[in-house]
Amino acid sequence: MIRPMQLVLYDYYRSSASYRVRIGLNLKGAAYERVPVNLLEGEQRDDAYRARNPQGFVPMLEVDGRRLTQSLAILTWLDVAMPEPPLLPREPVDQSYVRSLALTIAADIHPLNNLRVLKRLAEMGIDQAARDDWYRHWIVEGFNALEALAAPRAGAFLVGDSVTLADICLVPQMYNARRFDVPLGAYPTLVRADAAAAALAPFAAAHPDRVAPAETKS
Ligand SMILES: N[C@@H](CCC(=O)N[C@@H](CS)C(=O)NCC(=O)O)C(=O)O
Repeated sequence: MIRPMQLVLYDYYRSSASYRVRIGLNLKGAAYERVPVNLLEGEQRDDAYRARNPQGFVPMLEVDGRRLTQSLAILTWLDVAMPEPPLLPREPVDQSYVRSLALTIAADIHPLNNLRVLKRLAEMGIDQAARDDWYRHWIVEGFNALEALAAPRAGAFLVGDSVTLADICLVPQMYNARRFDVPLGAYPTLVRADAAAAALAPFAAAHPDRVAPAETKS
């Protein structure tokens, strides 16, 4: 008999990189324990956490005690370790396309709006209104490109009619966009794919509102 892996996810409920990994684990039907790391209280910078993850980021996934970091690297491991349902299409060019959509979000939008970047802007004297403008700006730039890239090949989801890594990155980024009141009218493909994916149980169960610590729920 194959021994089940012990999976421990260090995450924060509103972290969109963590949200991606929760979705992936849920899609695979993997059982995992969560260890919340409170980013607003700076727990990611504590010595104890940095000893585990020197980068001071969530998510981090422990797999039988071995530590994996970087959400897309974790999801890549997951897709190899638990191949069903696949997060990528079979055909290599299609795989590259899905990854390109995922990276448009994970590499080109999300890092510019990370907590440490917003904190640095505040340290440089940039006020809240300008920081919010910064946040929206990078989402709008990224979504303009993503809508144009995705529209020709979208189906029920961002790429065709199967959920892929691109949807796993899209749904958390749409959550961020709504939190910051980014107008979404120019992104019909993204809105449609987000609605279809978010309605699926593995996505819904990963939503920040579903995993938020009790004290943050009203
Ligand atoms: N490239 C990393 C980014 C991880 C990341 O940015 N995590 C954020 C939360 S979404 C974080 O831990 N931020 C802590 C900070 O900025 O201090 C990944 O995809 O896992």
